[in-house]
Amino acid sequence: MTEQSAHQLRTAPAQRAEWLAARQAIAVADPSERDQILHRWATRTRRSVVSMIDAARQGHIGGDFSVTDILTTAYLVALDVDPAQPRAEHRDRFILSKGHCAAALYSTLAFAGFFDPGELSTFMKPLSPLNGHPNRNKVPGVETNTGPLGHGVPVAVGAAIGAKLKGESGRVIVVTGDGELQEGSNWEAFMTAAQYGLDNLTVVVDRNRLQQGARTEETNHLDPLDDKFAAFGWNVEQIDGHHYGQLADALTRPSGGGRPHAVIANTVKGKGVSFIEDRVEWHHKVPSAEQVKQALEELV
Ligand SMILES: Cc1ncc(C[n+]2csc(CCOP(=O)(O)OP(=O)(O)O)c2C)c(N)n1
Ligand SMILES: [Mg+2]
Repeated sequence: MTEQSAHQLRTAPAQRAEWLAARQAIAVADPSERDQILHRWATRTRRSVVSMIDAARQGHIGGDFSVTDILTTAYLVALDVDPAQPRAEHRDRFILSKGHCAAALYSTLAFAGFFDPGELSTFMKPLSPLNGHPNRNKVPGVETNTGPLGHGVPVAVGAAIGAKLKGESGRVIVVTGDGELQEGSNWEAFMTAAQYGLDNLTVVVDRNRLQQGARTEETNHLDPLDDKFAAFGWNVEQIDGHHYGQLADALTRPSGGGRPHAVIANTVKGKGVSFIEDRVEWHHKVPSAEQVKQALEELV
């Protein structure tokens, strides 16, 4: 390490304890109590994203908000991971292929105790490990570097094949954007996953129907997306990507019949803040001071 290098992020034990307690509470909660806990954690993540992007004056707020409920449910309900041992054997693996939404991922990881949430204020600052896109060598809990779209699913397919070859029980969950599916590498990976019978793999499509500068369907038709996955040999379901019950069910249920599992999560880009929801310009627009205030008032 030189003076100039980024510092190491380490497990935050108190934060991890809070996360473990929330997981245990959810495990015995009825659906309405579970939803309240998940809403509280998701709201904290969305508020954190606002503050991070406000401080950095850059980021991708719309996609951060559409994926927040997916991330929250994955880490509080579905994934078998331990923030104290981010590289443990037999762990489940989570990949955020839409790496431009790093702020939501970092907040989720920090609130689970993978590192100190105090670090979040350094997002995108010089020498911070919390770069604009996630780096597995800098951030505990990040399984692979993402940012260039179209790479997360192929890497997840490799991880799922690797787990099978080693006889590991761990599952692989990967979240891709919907605009991202225009990258051909995804479709090669979908074919390969079916060929190898990867029933340990779940692909979640964050189906917010917007990409960087336009609606997906105005750019390159994806519908009927469920038929496409089915034709590629996948089990496929459509859910409401902001409904915690549907997310919990889809992310925990094993995929049957020796097939990989596709979850098309219908979401709203910018979910949670009225003036950001479903607006193309909020892909990477940065809120003014007044807009930050209004966003935080709405995120309760
Ligand atoms: C290969 C590649 N091309 C272009 C970009 C620039 N880019 C970043 S995000 C984005 C739009 C992604 O849209 P989508 O996958 O729908 O993400 P979301 O709506 O969830 O933000 C683009 C084009 C990139 N990161 N990688
Ligand atoms: Mg999109």
